Amino acid sequence: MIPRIIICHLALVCFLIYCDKILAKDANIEEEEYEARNFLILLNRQSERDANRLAIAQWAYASNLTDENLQAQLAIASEVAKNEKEAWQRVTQFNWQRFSDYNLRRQFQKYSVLGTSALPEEKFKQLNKIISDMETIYSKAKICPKDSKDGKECNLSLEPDLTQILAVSRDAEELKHTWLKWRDAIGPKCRGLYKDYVELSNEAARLNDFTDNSQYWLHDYEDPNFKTAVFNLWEQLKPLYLQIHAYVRTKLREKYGDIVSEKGPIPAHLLGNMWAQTWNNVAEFMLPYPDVRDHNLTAILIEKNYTATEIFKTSEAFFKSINLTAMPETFWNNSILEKPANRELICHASAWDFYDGKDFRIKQCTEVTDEQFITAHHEMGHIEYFLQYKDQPFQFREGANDGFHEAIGDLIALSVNSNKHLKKIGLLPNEKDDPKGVLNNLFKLGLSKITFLPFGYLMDLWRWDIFSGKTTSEDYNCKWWELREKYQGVEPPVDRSEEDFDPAGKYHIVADVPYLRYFISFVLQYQFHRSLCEKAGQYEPNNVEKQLHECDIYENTVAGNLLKQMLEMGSSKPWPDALEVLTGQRTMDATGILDFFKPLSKWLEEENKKNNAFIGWERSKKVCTRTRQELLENSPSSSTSTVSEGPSTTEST
Ligand code: X8Z
Ligand code: ZN
Repeated sequence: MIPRIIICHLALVCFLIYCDKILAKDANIEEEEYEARNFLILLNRQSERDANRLAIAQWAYASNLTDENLQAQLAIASEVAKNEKEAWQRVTQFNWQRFSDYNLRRQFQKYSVLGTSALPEEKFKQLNKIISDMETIYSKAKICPKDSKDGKECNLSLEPDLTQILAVSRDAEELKHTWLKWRDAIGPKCRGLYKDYVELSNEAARLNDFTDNSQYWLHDYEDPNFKTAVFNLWEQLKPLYLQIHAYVRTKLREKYGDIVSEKGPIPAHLLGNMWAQTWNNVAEFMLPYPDVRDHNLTAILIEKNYTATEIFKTSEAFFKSINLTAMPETFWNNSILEKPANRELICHASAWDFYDGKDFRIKQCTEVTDEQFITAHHEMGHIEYFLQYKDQPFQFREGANDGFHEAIGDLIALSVNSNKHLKKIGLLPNEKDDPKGVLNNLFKLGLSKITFLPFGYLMDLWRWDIFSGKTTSEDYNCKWWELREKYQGVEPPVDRSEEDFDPAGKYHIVADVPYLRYFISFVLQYQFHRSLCEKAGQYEPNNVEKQLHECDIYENTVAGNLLKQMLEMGSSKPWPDALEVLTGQRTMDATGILDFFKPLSKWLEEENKKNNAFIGWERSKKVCTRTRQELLENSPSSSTSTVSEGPSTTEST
């Protein structure tokens, strides 16, 4: 038998060895953290320099689409990717998961996901080239006007010509022509490229240990249940969408007759926008109170001789009034605020951070319209975010998530759009508000916000299923129309086939830009607005004098400082922390947008009842087939039958 004293002694020795090991380990990890901090200083410096070089090359190409600029951009992108790969290899050698310093751990965590730079060099180049090629096809596409006889006039581009036709023409044939030719000019050229793009993107995602590229796109939300959360938001918002959809269909039928059916999906070319993503341009002939004088912001801006620069100065004045930062001198010198006449460029509006803390730019082919006035605020919201987080370490110079980034300018535009604000800045005459006019205004805003929701959602539903392999390249186009019908309740003006590739007619699809961010933004911006308006003492749910849609936080520095506090955080903390700073809530909440539109929602429900309008939609009679030949063979019966690949979901309540 071993004496008790020896057992005790042994236990003590073991305990001391154990403690020693722990201490040694901690000493090791402390040393490693020290080393990691020094490594990070150098790495952040290199990342900033590379991000700056890359942004300069990308800007040069995006603002002048020459082959020389493309080659230069591709070369720099490859160099940067090589550096990133080397850095990543070193990052993975650290035990960063065990670091006690949260900030340090979070930066390493971000560096530990390499992205497309994980691809072998040749494949990385190939992927970049494919995306640039698709973007260039999109940006250079031109079509002929409806009745053109010779090819001379065939120089209509998306911005401004086609956007303008879709917005103002009420000639259904002209709209159909424009809608179709735009897609003909891009879709077939991009279809093959897109298939290769999907394969290479998935390969990159798998090299980063994701199952496919959809998982890679979702990882930044840092929530394994994010998809479900988004689905639940959509379910909450759907009833409001169905009401506006039913009302608009009734009005379009009055205007265009039988090409709009009583119970079917709405033809997508009649909604005032190339993608039927916002419907505000058709407001004019369907206002709730048509006899109440309605202001036309586009006409007012033109009458007051607003220029592109003045539009941006107006936007800047708002940000400054709430204690946010003025645009630096370089912004005004380097931005492109109007479409240049002498060269091709990517007109789709964008905001750029050059990662040197000084250079921030917008590129926008600004036209003097109400829509572009709002887009200017949207873009400046991005710049304001860049400015507020510019002193964060490199990896935290992002939005709390990409939906936050998209929401800031729109949040400001919610105030700007109120009658109260437009009067303050002299864009509306200083008359007393007519409640009917206020509802007209809310309806117009609903046509650009509520209508966007299903589009904002389905863009990535379509891509997620492609990346995961659930949708194969044989079904790209028909699946697209299935989702367009299911979620938006719209249909193409003519039958479609797999020889078309309609998704490519939308910028973000060809440019590899995820789209869920906009859906999230359209929920968050109202959540932010509600909180800031409460703080500003301008919103009380049961006070008709203090309704959410009439709130304007202009010059309110209490609201502005709170917003600033959130913006300054960048992505240094998970997004629920940032959301909490501004709203006290840690989850996305659809009641913000529902509260905002409550008066409209009530009006729409009553009006639809009065009109006995059908809520929802029956199946489309348009079909989607494998080939165009099949469409011809089946015609004319093709216009009354559906095929299995075609739109298949009935959405009615
Ligand atoms: O792409 C944009 C911005 C640039 S981030 C102009 N937006 C989406 C779109 O145009 O489709 C803003 C709202 C939706
Ligand atoms: Zn944006």
